[in-house]
Amino acid sequence: MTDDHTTQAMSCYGGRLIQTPNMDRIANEGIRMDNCYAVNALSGPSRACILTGKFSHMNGFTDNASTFDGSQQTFPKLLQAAGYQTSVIGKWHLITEPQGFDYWCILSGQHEQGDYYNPDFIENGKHVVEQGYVTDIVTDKAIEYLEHRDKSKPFCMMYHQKAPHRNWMPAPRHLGMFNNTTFPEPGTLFDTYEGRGRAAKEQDMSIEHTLTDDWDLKLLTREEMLKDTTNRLYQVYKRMPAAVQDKWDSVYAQRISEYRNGNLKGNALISWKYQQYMRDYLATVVAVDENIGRLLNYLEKTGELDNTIIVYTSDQGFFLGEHGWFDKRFMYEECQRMPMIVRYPKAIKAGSTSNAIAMNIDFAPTFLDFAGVEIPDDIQGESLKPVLTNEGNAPADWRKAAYYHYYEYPAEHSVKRHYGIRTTDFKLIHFYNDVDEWEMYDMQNDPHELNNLYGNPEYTAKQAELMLLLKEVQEQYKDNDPDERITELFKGDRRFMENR
Ligand SMILES: [Ca+2]
Repeated sequence: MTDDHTTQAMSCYGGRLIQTPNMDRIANEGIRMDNCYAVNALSGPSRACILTGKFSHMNGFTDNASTFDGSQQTFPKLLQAAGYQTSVIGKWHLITEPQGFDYWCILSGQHEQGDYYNPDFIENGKHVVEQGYVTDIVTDKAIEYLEHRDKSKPFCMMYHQKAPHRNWMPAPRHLGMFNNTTFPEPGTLFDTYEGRGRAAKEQDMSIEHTLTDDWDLKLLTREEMLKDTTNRLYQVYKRMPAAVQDKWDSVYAQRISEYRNGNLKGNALISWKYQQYMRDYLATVVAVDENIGRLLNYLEKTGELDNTIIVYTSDQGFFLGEHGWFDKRFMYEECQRMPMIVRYPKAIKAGSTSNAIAMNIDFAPTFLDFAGVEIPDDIQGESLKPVLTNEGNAPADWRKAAYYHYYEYPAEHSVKRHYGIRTTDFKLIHFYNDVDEWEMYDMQNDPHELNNLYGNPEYTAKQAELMLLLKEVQEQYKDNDPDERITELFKGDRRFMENR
């Protein structure tokens, strides 16, 4: 799993931005799920949903100011009890110590975001600092653990990269690799949010206004950083070895000079910022893909490749300039959709794809099902095994909608609280708390979600059908009184909370 890697940046999902050959290998030799959705598109909450197989309102981790109740049931605990060797390596992000793992080594620092260069880890409770680039180190640790594990037992490893999370710092070998590349712009880069409500208009996650010159765009020279060493960019820059700093300086000098001499304004400035954002974000994805290749090669060399169920996903999707945005949180397609590709040639036909509606709460029961472990009744997700092993075809009585509920507001990025459903053809969203606004989209004819059909007389019957389905789904998943669920977890003003 990665953090904030979206399907638009995967060539196996048809993304036009970069090639991801090792991810594509998993998809081509396995199955690609095209309608897999986060139920709360934010790092910590999504991770808690994956571990427990339950929605945020049931597992208690509703927003990133939550702490995970590690005493609750999780799939690694259930696998461990069934004789699996369990481990988690890399990004954890749930604040409390991991439970249910024979080995854990998680990133610490920056509120568990971890650092791209010379990162700090907590390894089975002990603080360690490693030299190098985080994506490579997490893979080194994964391979080393696999090498020394008890080979008489089956294993479950959660291999969790930090990349491509903000602030998108590439590996030393990839610095500047896209300096002369111009990436295609999304058609909605200059979206004006016409016909949509206040949530889209009042967010604070735009490339134009929210991307910072220093932390995000890296428009500071070494000399400028040294003048104010409290600068946030300097805190991560200073972790690099001198030779890497030198390379960094020469690579970003071109950008800084373009910015200062370019006299860019309006849409030209948005376009320019978008290019810099893509250059950094995508370079961090290149290192992820290379390291997935290393891990696949290791499994192949040791004869375990075809004997291992390999799942690649990210905790949610991400906006790569669509609607003029970066970040996630919204129940709009680019970030609600998660990558999910699975390779297991013993049961999954190579080259399968599926449009069955899947959610991240399905991961836990799916893993338990494949492992032959009984799925507890209180898990809210469904095993995807019948879909994965039947060339992507869902059983006749498969669910009709993915449910979504986002809570973190007021908070950084100012995305209003909302919930809704996503069917194969439509999406219905209710924004609440300081607004009461509905949006409805025809996903087949309006895949970029620009034409809000809520209240449109031509869609009265469809709207009524979706409203009823939403109510049924909320009852099924026990999300009672969703508009009022402002619990003690939501005390205080979080607008100034760290980006976590
Ligand atoms: Ca994330």
